[in-house]
Amino acid sequence: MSEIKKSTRGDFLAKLATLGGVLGLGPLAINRMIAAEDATKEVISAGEFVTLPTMVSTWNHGIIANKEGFRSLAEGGKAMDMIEAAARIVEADEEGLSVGIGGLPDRDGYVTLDACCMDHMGRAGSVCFLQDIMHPLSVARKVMEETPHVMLAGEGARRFAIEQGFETTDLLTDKAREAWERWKVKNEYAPVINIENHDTIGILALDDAGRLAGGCTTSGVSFKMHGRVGDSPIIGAGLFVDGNVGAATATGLGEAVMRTVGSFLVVELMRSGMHPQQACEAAVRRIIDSMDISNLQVGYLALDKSGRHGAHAIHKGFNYSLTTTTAINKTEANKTELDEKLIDSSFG
Ligand code: SD4
Repeated sequence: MSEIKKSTRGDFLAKLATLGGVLGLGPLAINRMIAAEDATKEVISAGEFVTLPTMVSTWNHGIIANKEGFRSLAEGGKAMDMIEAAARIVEADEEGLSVGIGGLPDRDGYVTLDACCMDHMGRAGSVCFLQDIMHPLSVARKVMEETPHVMLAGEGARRFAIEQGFETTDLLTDKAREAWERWKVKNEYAPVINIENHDTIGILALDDAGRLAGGCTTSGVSFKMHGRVGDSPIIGAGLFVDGNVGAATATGLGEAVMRTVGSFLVVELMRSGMHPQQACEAAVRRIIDSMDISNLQVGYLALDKSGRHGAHAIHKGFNYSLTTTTAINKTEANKTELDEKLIDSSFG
């Protein structure tokens, strides 16, 4: 992982000009590098190390998601484009049982999706209880960009998606249907939430101009009651972004996250000066102190505006994917060299 160290703006610009010449970069590429320096100068003047750009995403599928995010960045995308690109590859993966197509259905056999997104300006969009549309996060982005609202639900969200040109798709795959059939026999139609039956993707991105964005997309807790909505589409619960502070997202049992407004809490703790790691630990502690956690898992993931990140979960087993590169690599004629890691969060 490369870092930009404290330096004067003059030194930095001189280095960029020289490097740009060596690499044969055009003025656009050099401007983007300057924009990155501009975006980080507050941090740089505070004497901290910064790394740009950075993506963190929940679980193993975060690695492939982040790669797509960086592909979008290399094509000129901004933080929100990175988020959407990252979400779409996971939503389209039929093998995944917790996001988009292939997601496990509710107890009546319906796949119902929740998603939201938020950018560094505090703009937000969300859809919940959405059926038949493979890319709920893209619909949430449309809600954010094309409507005066933040959240659309159910049939209204579906109708809006179709009006926006999204295709309808049967989201219940054979694999998911078979899992549901097996579940019905064993569980007698009684929804149970435990620490295993969820794997949402929450994605946080810091782009090469220091913009933060976040997204969260899921089919929710498997075999839930029909109509149940979790934390993932709720701004402040499953996701929160403050462009001047940082961003946080949650995975796990949505009911516990909603009851403690978890992602908002993590961001507020970062605002008060906590490192993202400390903030995630404190938000997990809030859950542990307020309810019985023996059968529930929640993990928080956070990224602050200077690229520092952290994660924490109630129980063992939560991991996240971290992908970074440097502004300089990014502008090198799109030959992005990614530094990818899968990190096991520590546990309480
Ligand atoms: C929910 N929080 O619907 C989601 C599920 C989840 O990892 O995060 N899974 O409650």
